[in-house]
Amino acid sequence: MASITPSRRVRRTPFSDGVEAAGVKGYTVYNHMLLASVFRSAEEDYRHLKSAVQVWDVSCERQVELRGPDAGRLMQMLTPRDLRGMLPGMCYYVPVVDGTGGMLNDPVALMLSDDRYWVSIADSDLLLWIKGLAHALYLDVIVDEPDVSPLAIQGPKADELAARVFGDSVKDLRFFRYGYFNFQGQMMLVARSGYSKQGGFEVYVEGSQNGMPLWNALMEAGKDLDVHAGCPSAIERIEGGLLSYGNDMTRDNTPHECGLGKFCSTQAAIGCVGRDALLRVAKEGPVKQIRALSFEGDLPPCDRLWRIVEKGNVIGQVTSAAKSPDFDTNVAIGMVRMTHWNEGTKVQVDTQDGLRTATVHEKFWI
Ligand code: THG
Repeated sequence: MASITPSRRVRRTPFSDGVEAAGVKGYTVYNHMLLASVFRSAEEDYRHLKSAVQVWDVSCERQVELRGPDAGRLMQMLTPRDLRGMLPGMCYYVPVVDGTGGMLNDPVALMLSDDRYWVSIADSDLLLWIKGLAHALYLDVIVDEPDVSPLAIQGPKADELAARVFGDSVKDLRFFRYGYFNFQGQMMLVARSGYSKQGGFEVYVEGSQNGMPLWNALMEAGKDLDVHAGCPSAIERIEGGLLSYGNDMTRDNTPHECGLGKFCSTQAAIGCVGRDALLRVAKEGPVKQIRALSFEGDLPPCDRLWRIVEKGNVIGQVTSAAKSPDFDTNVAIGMVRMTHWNEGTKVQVDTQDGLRTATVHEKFWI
């Protein structure tokens, strides 16, 4: 592919200097911001992620801050997930839907205090939706994008590296919880989370000027752990069934179709946008759903939607695929109609290089 032309619209991050110094070889754009996609090679990056520790510039996971007396009300309006048990120190994976139950985003929400939340968004302009809702509902809340940039520490040696920089107590963090940890005299918000199944942390760096000092400290402290700059691995996230908004799901899908029904409360008490539409799909159940699929042989890049076809009918689609070294097959994510979604079903997939046979699975690999 051709290169990306730099401009102000394609935002740099507080860590871009470090990413470049580490020899980034490819970028994508996410929330109008640079996101590295390859450092050494897709396969080398993947093997290293699964055996060592990586530092990821995931600044593109932009924060939308809700602040004010109505912040809690607005947060619950945004998602069908029941937030009544949410407390400061917690992160929740929350589907966000429109009035018809169509997915608008699948962010991680952090409750900072009773009147302050961060919504750590996937790749859609959710700030505009949230601002519109707050305005239309006359809510007493400020909605904006703070100068906060997540830096992820991912891999089997992430605990060791994080402990060296933030102290041993960071190891006591539970999954999807956060705390504040000292770095060079400043308290930083560190959560046990991240877009891989290898485990690790995300540091929500406040203030762009604080980016490179943390990046450099992690690289220095992790030398003997073979730390390297990395980025979300398409191979690893497909093996783990981590969904990618805009790829595996769009506004055309309900959370239930995405396998996110478990994050939707059926309690009619939850007042949120899309509630009635979702209560209906929860009752009926989806007629198509996210599935893992495997392919033998060589595949072209999955840079477009591949239709799953049978006797001239479209019975699903494949939206992400990658060759998996560890599982010795091509791993993929798709949406498959009920008639074909059971384990072991063979389907025909229409790729740009012609028809390929795939097998449907009810579980992902990791
Ligand atoms: N971290 C943060 N912000 C993000 C992402 C992230 N914003 C964009 C994008 N990723 C949002 N999408 C996801 C998708 C999956 C998960 C998190 C964010 C995830 N899922 C776990 C799983 O499926 O195993 C657990 C979910 C749960 O059980 O609550 O972590 O990565 N800050």
